[in-house]
Amino acid sequence: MEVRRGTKYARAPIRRAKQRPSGIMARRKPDPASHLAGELAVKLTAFVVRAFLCALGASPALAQSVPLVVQDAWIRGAPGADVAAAYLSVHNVTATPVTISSVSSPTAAHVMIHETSVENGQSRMRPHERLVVPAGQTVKLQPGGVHGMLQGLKRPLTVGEQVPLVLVLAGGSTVQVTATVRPLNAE
Ligand SMILES: [Cu+2]
Repeated sequence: MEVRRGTKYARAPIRRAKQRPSGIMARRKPDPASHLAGELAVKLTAFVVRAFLCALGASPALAQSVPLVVQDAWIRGAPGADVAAAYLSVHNVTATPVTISSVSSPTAAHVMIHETSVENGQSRMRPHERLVVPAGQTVKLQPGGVHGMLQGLKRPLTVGEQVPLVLVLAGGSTVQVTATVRPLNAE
């Protein structure tokens, strides 16, 4: 379908007169018009494929294959700091445990999974290797407990903005999350 459209475009009379005077050599030269049309066809094809994939993404069949449902994702904005804690509630909708092996964000150099604990009256944070969400259960990352630690923020965060987070699952699949930045004193 696209190829035919491209051919029509290439046959535009003025272009053809300019680019193809006569003779075999002239014909062998790449015709800029048909090259453009070819590019257009490729772009159109890519667009159609993307539109098709989007339609698939909206279908319930594919939605079911996402094992985790994330809610209440937010980040505590700390003005002037290049780190920020991220909290969220993650529900495993499947019948098998799901492991979150790492977290990333385009807004931070890296994101660590941390756990806050109180030792001798002092609050400490330590790395928490991976996070297992048991089958059918909800795990909450919340202040005072497990959280995602954005480190090396690439720009200051403003209250109310949406920050993308990516949960990387054991096995390599990912879950996209959008976290809202809340003020320093949010709970
Ligand atoms: Cu932390």
